[in-house]
Amino acid sequence: MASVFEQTIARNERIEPRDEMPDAYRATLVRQIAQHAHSEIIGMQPEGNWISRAPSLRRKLVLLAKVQDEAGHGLYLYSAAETLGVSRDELDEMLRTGRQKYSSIFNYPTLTYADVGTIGWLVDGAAICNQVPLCRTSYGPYGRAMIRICKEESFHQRQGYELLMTMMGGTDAQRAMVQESVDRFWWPALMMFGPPDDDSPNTAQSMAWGIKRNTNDELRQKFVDMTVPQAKALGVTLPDPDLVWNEERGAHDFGQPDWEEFWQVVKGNGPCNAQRLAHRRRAHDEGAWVREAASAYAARSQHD
Ligand code: FAQ
Repeated sequence: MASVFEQTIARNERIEPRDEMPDAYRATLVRQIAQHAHSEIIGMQPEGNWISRAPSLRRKLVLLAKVQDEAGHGLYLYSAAETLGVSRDELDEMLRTGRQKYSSIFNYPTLTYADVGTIGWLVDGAAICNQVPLCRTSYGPYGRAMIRICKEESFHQRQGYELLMTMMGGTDAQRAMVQESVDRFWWPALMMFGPPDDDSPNTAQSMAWGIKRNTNDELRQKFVDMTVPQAKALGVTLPDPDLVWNEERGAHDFGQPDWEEFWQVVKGNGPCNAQRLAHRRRAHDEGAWVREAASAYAARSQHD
């Protein structure tokens, strides 16, 4: 007879923290939610690089608000993971020691200010594509966290697009800066969806459990189809000679990212992996006094 867990999944209902669940379901969720949370935390670094150099007060305020949202997303996600029985300290340590991953995309540098716009447009665009279906994931706390995160991500995507639109209406040098940035970020953005389905060890089981609602390739396709008309409206070229509308499929055909590069970045050998982790560890060490003060305050408040 099917277990209560299996029946709940079959009815497409939610699993909640106190429900019985297979160990492997719990472990998969901890892995995915933690990786997602770490991505938000490390994801603050590439854009944070431009806060002090934003070209106007308005751009600085918008960028500050976006980066703060990312910290908030990390915290909602750590809270969702904690409902599965891991502590925030354990998760944070796994990030700092490299035992848990974060998204490959944040291991690429932000070389020009246009990268702030491109990250909003392409990276947040890819994040939305991947995360909207996760609002319907089978684990309750994760799905509920995703609803708020997706709302904020859509603001992030629009601020990036608006920034690029403004630059495209500027000088030739600004337009060239946007194109160069899109050329660098296009393929890494496609890699965010994970390896092709045939090389994705987790997809089949995660789909069967309703953790993932679409495969990596399905979402990558959706992202390409969504982005092509936006690129046209913006006036930039996507750097893929194989990108063409396929009438029969009702979708775009497109080239493959360099999957060897993807695995190298995932293994820790990308352009900025060492720098990102070193920065995170330094921030952790320098924040020790804040954690100590907060703990001392909490302990004292309990006695009062
Ligand atoms: N980077 O079997 P699959 C954001 C790993 S948030 C690094 O296909 P799965 C917001 C994977 O973990 C971006 N590693 O795995 C923002 C697995 O590792 P294992 C983060 C990757 O889990 C915007 C192995 O490869 N979003 O951007 C990547 O079924 C702007 C095999 O892969 C999420 O985390 C990768 N790209 O599918 C912030 C969304 N892809 O088993 C700041 C939630 C795969 O060795 C600025 N996560 N791997 O431990 C997911 O939807 C899934 O976990 C996937 C991967 C689709 C990422």
